[in-house]
Amino acid sequence: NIKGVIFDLDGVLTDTAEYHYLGWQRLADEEGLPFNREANEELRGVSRRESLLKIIGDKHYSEEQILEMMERKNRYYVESIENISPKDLLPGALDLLEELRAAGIKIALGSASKNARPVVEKLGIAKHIDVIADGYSVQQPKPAPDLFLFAAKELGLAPNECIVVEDAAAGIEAAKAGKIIAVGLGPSERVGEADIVLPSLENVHWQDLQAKLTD
Ligand code: B16
Ligand code: MG
Repeated sequence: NIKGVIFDLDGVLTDTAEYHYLGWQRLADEEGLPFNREANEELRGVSRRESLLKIIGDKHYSEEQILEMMERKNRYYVESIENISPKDLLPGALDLLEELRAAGIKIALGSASKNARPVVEKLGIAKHIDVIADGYSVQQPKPAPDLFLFAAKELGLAPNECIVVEDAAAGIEAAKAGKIIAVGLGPSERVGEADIVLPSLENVHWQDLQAKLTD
C-alpha cells in the first residue's frame, strides 16, 4: 500500500538539466577540457563533484582547484536559474502533485542538487511538498540509496510504502538499492531498470500508476 511518492527534481518536475549543461560547458571551455552535449548525458542525476570528476578525467587538479571549479560552475548555474518560474514545470507535474495531495499521499523531493530548495520555491510547488531531501541531506550520492531512504524516513514511511520517480539511471539504481519501487521517465536505454517506465509525467494519473503497481 503506497503512502508516499518521492520525486527527483531535475528531469522529472522541471528541466534544469539544460542549465547544468551550459554551466559545465562554459567551465570546460575555460579549462580547455573536452566536453559536449553527448558527454553531458552521462552527468544526468550525478552529483556536482562526481560530474566534475567525469569531465576532468585523467587530468590532474588539486583539491583546491576542484573546489574552485565546482564553485565556478555553480555560480554560472545559479545565475541561469534566476528567472525560472511555474512555467518551467514539466507537463503533468503540477496536476499529479495536486492529485496526490487530494488522495492523501505524502510527497517528498529526492534531489541530488544543493539548489533544490530555491528551485522548488521559484517553481511555486513548495506547498505541495512535505519533505525536501537534497544535496545537503546525506553523504553518499545516488546511486547509493541514502537520499531516498532519508526522504522516506522523514516522511515517516517505510521504503516499501514509497515509490520513487526518476529520470536518471543513477536514480533508478538508488531506488532499487533502497528496495523502493522505481518509476522511470524517459527512454528505456536510460531508465529500463525501473519497475514502470513512462515517457514523462504528462497525463499520468495516480489511479493509473496504482493500477500498474498492482499488475
Ligand atoms: P547541484 P536531480 C541533479 O539533480 C542534477 O540532475 C545534476 O545534473 C546535478 O549535477 C546534481 O543535481 C547536483 O546539483 O550542483 O545544484 O548541487 O536530478 O537529482 O534533481
Ligand atoms: Mg534527475
